[in-house]
Amino acid sequence: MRAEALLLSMIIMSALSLLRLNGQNLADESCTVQILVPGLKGEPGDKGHKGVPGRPGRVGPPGEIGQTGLKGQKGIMGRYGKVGPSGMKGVKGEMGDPGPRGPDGEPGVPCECAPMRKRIGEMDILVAQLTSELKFIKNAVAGIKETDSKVYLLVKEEKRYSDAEAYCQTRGGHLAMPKDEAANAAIAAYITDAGLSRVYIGIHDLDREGVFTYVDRSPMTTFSKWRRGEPNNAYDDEDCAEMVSSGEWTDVACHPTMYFVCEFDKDSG
Ligand SMILES: [Ca+2]
Ligand SMILES: [Ca+2]
Repeated sequence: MRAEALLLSMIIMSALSLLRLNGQNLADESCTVQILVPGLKGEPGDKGHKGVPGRPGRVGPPGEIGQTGLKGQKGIMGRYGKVGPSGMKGVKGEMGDPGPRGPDGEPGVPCECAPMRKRIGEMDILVAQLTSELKFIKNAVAGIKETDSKVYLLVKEEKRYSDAEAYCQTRGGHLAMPKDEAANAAIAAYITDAGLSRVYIGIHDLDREGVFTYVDRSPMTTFSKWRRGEPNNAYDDEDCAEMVSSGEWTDVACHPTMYFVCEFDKDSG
């Protein structure tokens, strides 16, 4: 309070000095001094209006866990799940009983297979012929012997005399019919070169015992090459002839199978 009173007196002193310097405003200056002094305490004012709502308070601490509730009702069925992986194959069951006979079928169309079967049969024959021809050619390329007028072919297939002749005829020839020394030598060389000991040639006495002719029935006239003591018709069963590697002839039975030599005329094509 002393400091305030001192301050207040200093303010008054300053104001008085200002009044002395400016005496013309003396009356107004008196009112100014009165205002600066505190007045009496006034009457209490009227009650104010209700204030605006305050801001929300802070969040409180968590409450305690409540009691367990009652069990709810059963829910509806869920959706189907995904399809699972395939299982392993089971063991094969036993065969069932035969079923009842079915109804008769529609009448079939007339079979046209017969011509086809015939054609297939013909083709089978053709294949057999071609196979035989191929064998013949294989023999031919292995080497043939020839003279001025004949071609000789050694066939390395064991056949009876009659079958051998048929084989040669099928190809346009006969079993070899040596009618001179040159032809006989050519055939003999063939046998030797092949490492064989004997082959059928086209000589026989099938038509008349003891009278040998060539297989084409041509007579044996100026040339023959019988081995000493042959033909002897041994066992009364030797009506055909073979040539041995020396070129000599022997009468032999007709039914044994052996290799043979065919001859073909050069000018026959
Ligand atoms: Ca005989
Ligand atoms: Ca004999």
